[in-house]
Amino acid sequence: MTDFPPLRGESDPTNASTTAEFAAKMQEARHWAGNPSLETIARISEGYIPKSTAHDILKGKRLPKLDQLHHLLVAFKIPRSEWEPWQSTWMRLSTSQSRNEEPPSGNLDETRPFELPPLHLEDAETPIPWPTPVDHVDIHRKIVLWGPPASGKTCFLAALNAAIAYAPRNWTLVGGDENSAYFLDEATIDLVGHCRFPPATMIGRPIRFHLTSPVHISYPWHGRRKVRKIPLRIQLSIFDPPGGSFDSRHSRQQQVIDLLAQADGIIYFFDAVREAQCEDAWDYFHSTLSGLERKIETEQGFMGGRLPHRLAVCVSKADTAEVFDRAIEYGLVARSPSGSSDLRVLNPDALFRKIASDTSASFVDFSIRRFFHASRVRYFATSSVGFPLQEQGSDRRRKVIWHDDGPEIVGGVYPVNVLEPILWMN
Ligand SMILES: Nc1nc2c(ncn2[C@@H]2O[C@H](COP(=O)(O)OP(=O)(O)O)[C@@H](O)[C@H]2O)c(=O)[nH]1
Ligand SMILES: [Mg+2]
Repeated sequence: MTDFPPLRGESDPTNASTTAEFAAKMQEARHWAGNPSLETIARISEGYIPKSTAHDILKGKRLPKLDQLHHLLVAFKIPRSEWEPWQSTWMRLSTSQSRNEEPPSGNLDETRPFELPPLHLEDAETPIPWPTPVDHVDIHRKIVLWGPPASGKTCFLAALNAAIAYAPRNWTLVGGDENSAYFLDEATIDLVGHCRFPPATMIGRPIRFHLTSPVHISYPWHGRRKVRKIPLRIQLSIFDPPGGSFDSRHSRQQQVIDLLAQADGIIYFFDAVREAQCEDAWDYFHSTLSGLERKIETEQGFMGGRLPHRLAVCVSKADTAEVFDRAIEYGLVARSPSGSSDLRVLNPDALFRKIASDTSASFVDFSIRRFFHASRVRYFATSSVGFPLQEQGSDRRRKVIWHDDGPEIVGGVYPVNVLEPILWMN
């Protein structure tokens, strides 16, 4: 005899307008799940919700964090298909709460040292406003690549040299130390020379690059602004940890969290191909994000209620059917204004949201909006190899074709949105 599913009552949280009302809805859900004790909740959540925290949350003294809410929903036997109203209500409550926490001035940049505006590639000639006259600029940036295994992180780095070659601004890229120069040379030979993806390598150390270009700056001078051409050098340390280390079961997760805490910028890789098969983007995101939040909160303090990092969200492998065809389907692909065959994705944040919407990455989307400043997050549709040419016959409309002996990159390597996220970090 099969059991009837438990009655769940009317525990719809949608109308909750305070933390206490939300807690009351959770209590109802708990009731319909057979009233699991605080010990049981702590055990099911694998320590994410200690007894005292569960007590405070269910009494309405505090709002759970997003991952704690998920553990509670599991403890209360609410199927994942019914999580949406809980998450959107949580989102609404937590956003209004953090808004109330923000300092009244609210102006991010006033509280920070002077920052370079993003170095847009397309307006290479526009002078960069600078507070004082200088004869050169040296910037140091630490960037961490974050994404599940095989989401395209290392290929992204391998494509940097090719991306530089097609950039309108005259950049040069050199390795900052012997290992990094070797990586750059080998990866470029593989990708551009042989049209093949570099082998999956474990790179324990950061890759150091120097990106250099002449730029125009404009600075105040006796009541006017003066323009001067100077060399700009961006010294990058880029950490490319193995994807597995973003998972809570990995012994090196704490090291990765420490790296993220020290970073100026994060490039997050959303791999729609993997997500369609494994649905695990959230697994490689949430516990690392919780660890990062804890560390920043206790050691540096949040900035206006959120993390201080710049976050570039790259929808990676944008040339694949899983991304490219969906972008076409949503009307988000256009030719460049020059009328050339160059294609671009018009609205990468909409593309990310649409592809993520019915997968575990929808939680990633929620968390990004909740924990990072909107003005510090930007979305990119990225391909390390470039978009396929639409004119090609249907069987050739793929940029990468898989054979028994591995993938073949068709028609040369023209990376899309590889340099852009890095420059936007500055
Ligand atoms: N079609 C396509 N495949 C890619 C791209 N980047 C990576 N891949 C594939 O994904 C595999 C794993 O990429 P890799 O960069 O090593 O992933 P990582 O583990 O995140 O560093 C590669 O061997 C390629 O087969 C891309 O831009 N387009
Ligand atoms: Mg890798």
